[in-house]
Amino acid sequence: MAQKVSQQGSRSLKNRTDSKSTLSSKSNKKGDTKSKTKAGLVKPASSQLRTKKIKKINTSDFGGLSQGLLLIIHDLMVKSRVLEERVIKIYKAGEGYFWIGGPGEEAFGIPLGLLARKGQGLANDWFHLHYRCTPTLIALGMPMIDAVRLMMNRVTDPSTGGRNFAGHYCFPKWNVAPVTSPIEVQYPLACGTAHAQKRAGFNAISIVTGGDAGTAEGDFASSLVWSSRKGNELPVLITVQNNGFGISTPFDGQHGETQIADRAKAFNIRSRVINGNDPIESYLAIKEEMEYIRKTGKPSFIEVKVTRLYGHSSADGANRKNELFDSVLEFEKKLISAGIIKDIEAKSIWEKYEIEGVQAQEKARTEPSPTSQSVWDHVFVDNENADWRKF
Ligand SMILES: Cc1ncc(C[n+]2csc(CCOP(=O)(O)OP(=O)(O)O)c2C)c(N)n1
Repeated sequence: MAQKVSQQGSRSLKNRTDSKSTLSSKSNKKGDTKSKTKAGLVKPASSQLRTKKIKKINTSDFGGLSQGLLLIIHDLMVKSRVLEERVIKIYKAGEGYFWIGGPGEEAFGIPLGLLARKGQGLANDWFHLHYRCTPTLIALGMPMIDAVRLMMNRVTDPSTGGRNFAGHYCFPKWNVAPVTSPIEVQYPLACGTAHAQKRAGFNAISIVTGGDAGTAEGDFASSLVWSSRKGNELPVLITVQNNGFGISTPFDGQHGETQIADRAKAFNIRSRVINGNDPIESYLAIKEEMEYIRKTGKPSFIEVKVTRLYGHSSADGANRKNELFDSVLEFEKKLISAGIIKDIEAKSIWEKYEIEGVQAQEKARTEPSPTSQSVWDHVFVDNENADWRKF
């Protein structure tokens, strides 16, 4: 069994090695100046070792973000990618039934999770996410094994008790509403929690994510209406991750509007388009829009250009598209060239998470699947448990 897992465990490191040949000679610069930069955010234990030996850089090249923060973002992007590649391997090894997820969306999802006000209740931000949100959950602090348990349908999966697809998270302790398989229903739901947050008066916001094709659904249009009524505007950050496809249907030919963000303008919603493959641009834009929403109580819209690096889902093979831009590897190259991280240090981060992913898979294998007796748990009609056998 252990041998089977280690054979599967080489892909993310291989991708990284393949891209290494394109690194510039600057990559070998020594980063030997001590730095005590603090990001003011919770540091993953893994990043502490690396922040000791970082070189002084011109932070304006990195949007003014501190070196400590850049290293945290890189660490979490790698963690999320290794995890996604682990769950794809689990699917391909026949240990899971269906994969869908967010490799290619790390440069947006990680900053989103880092910038939100995390916690339970109306004083904190609410998340209404879609099935490509693993990076955001990783940034919030989800352990890798909880994504693996969901993928392997284990009863220990904290999101669904092993009853839903990969990527369909639910974490009440962080106001993460259940991810739904029907696309787009999360958009009007976000207006609901934003309405409650506005009444409670803590300047908390509701955040919603979804895909470009889903914007054809009426639920998307409803969220533009409900969030922007004059005098009743809602504190909601509406985002659309535009990867250019809805399963196999290309964006071109399906949209009369030039940018999806233009639709928000018709409702007087402040809106912008960003490059979601750049974690610095994403971080700065999300920060600015969150500050605007907290200050004004009004909605803001971000269309985020991202990459669908492994296709739509296991339904179309879940194979890596090597011709596409890889935000994790490109960001890593940039940090190495600037001397913020050494190549060997970056490699050890990939290895550390590879080991964590393999161990998570081995542990989840020992855990039980849900039983038929529990199928009606947490299923309700009106306020009653929906087990028809008890009526
Ligand atoms: C209401 C509804 N209609 C259709 C589907 C089938 N479906 C699942 S994913 C998907 C494509 C969504 O594309 P997009 O919104 O661009 O998001 P992406 O998957 O590309 O991130 C469709 C049509 C669904 N899940 N729910």
